[in-house]
Amino acid sequence: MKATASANANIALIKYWGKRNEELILPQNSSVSVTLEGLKTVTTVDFDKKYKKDNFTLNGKKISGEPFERIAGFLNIIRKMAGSGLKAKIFSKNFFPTATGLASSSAGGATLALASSKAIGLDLNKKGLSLLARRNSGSASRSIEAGFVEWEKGEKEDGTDSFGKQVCDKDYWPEFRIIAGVLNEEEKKTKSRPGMKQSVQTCPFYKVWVENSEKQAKQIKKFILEKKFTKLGELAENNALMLHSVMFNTILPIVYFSEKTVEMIKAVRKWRASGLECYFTIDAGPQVKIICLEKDIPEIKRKLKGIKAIKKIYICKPGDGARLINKHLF
Ligand code: 2P0
Repeated sequence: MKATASANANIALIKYWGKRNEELILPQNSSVSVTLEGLKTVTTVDFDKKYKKDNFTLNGKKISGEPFERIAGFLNIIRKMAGSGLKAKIFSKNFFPTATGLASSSAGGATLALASSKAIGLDLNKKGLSLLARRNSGSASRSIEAGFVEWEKGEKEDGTDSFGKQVCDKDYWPEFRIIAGVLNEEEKKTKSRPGMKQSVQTCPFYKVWVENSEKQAKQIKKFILEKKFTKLGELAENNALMLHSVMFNTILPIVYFSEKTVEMIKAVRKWRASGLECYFTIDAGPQVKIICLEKDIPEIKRKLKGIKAIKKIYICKPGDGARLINKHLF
């Protein structure tokens, strides 16, 4: 049977970086994100006996090697859950740049969990979908839900308490915005998965990162629910800088920053000092995302126009979670 799902990428305010269980994808610390309208992936999955083997096409390109093995491993989990031996054909399309630190794995993993579970005949609730999406990519567990989401690290060995829970829906804070500015559309060099593994193993203050982030995840949920924008922005910025300190202090160092990243950080701080309230966050790529409120968008847009390094911007408000759609990709 064929099913198609749409989901939005999420950007973490408190980041996930490091696993305590590689196979089950269980994180070292909880993370908190916003699912963003407009950073969309659509995936169609068809399980049928006419397919002799699994195949996966992303943005019109047939995928092989390690990325394909990851998908095939995920399909094996689904097949085991459903007691099925059917092979699958998958088409996936990102409506924003892939693997540039704009969190494409989060949207992709969420669509894959929803479309493939539906196509194989499983009917999972949000918790079940998030648990499943997590097995594809940790951050995908947060894209099942709309709005602001916490991926609780959980305590259980089997991971059944480690999934994305909604903090509040997308309409709770409709003025909230994240502007993703694309600085460089080249694919990043160090992938998150091996990178975070290296950090867990070699960063001398990795434990501090975990303890601090766990505390910050609790704090930021409160700031979201109370709509305390200044506190939220300061905390998110601090967490992002600490993440990159961990990356810099990994052996070998992981440096996602480019010169343009630093230029953007300085610009945001300067704007803020002049009274324009905005904050930055940075993931596993050179892009700088600006956290702001709707009222300041025109002024920030004007200022961004003066930065030549920015090729393109996406202005995103809190968006929908994963959902099934009728328009198949094949
Ligand atoms: C995050 N990142 O919380 C952090 C911030 C990157 C920096 O989640 O190995 O692609 O598939 O679980 O989810 C990127 O990691 O890694 C990520 P896997 P994933 O958004």
